[in-house]
Amino acid sequence: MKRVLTIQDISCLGKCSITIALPVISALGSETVILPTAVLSTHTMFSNFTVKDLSDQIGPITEHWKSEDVKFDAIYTGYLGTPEQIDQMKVLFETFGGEDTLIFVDPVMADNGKLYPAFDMAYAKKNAQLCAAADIIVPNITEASFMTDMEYREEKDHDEAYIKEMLDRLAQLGARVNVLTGVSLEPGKTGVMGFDKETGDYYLYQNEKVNATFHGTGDLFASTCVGEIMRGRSWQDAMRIACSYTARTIEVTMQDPKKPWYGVNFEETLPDLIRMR
Ligand code: PXL
Repeated sequence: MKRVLTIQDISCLGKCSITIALPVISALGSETVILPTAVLSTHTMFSNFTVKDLSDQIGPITEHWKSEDVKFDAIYTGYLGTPEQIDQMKVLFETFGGEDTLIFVDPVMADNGKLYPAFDMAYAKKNAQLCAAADIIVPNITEASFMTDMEYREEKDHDEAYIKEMLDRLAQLGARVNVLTGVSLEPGKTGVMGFDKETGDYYLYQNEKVNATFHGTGDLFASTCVGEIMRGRSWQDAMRIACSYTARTIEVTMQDPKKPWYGVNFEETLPDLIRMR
């Protein structure tokens, strides 16, 4: 069985980060090891959330793993709290990375043209350094615009030249496979475009746009990609499945009159994911 380490916060209530990664990657058949970077009462879209930073636990936890000679098939980072934690991740990649370990970075920090409340431009630049140490990165257009110094454009203003230039600049950061999420190259459609800088291949996948946005969908997409790659799929197939699974989950969530405002009903669609081809 593959073993995946995921490093992100625990938002106790909110359906994001670890509370999505753990069930999704486990359901896709990999052992999922967690390293929580902080504990929050909720995600940061709620008011008055509490936060306990866990940076001081990263050293002792990883030291213990080293002494147990633990190896990972993939290391997947999501929402991290501080620039110092990004430095800690770079060390962790050196310690546990290697030929047989996929480093998958989702540089979670922004959406819809804006940084999340906890972050600033210095953090964005640090995230660009983390992306440099990865094999695969999956920023959204907002995150990529901050890391590449390109203007942010809304979906209606995307065109192929804009997306390809952004992918090219991301590739210059250093990762082999660069995937942009929230790409719209046709009206009424949304999806992803990826670029493998070793082969020079681009991959575009678009599905019908569901007119709603929910928190946690980026984490659902990224966790699905990691789980699918661990199941032996190519990065292109993993992106396609993750995109259509995320869209399907948004659709199902919209049909629930009692849906929570803060996240999607991925629990309802997990059985479908396991069977997706
Ligand atoms: O879904 C990304 C995410 C993860 N963790 C925390 C967040 C967010 C997005 O807002 O606030 C704490």
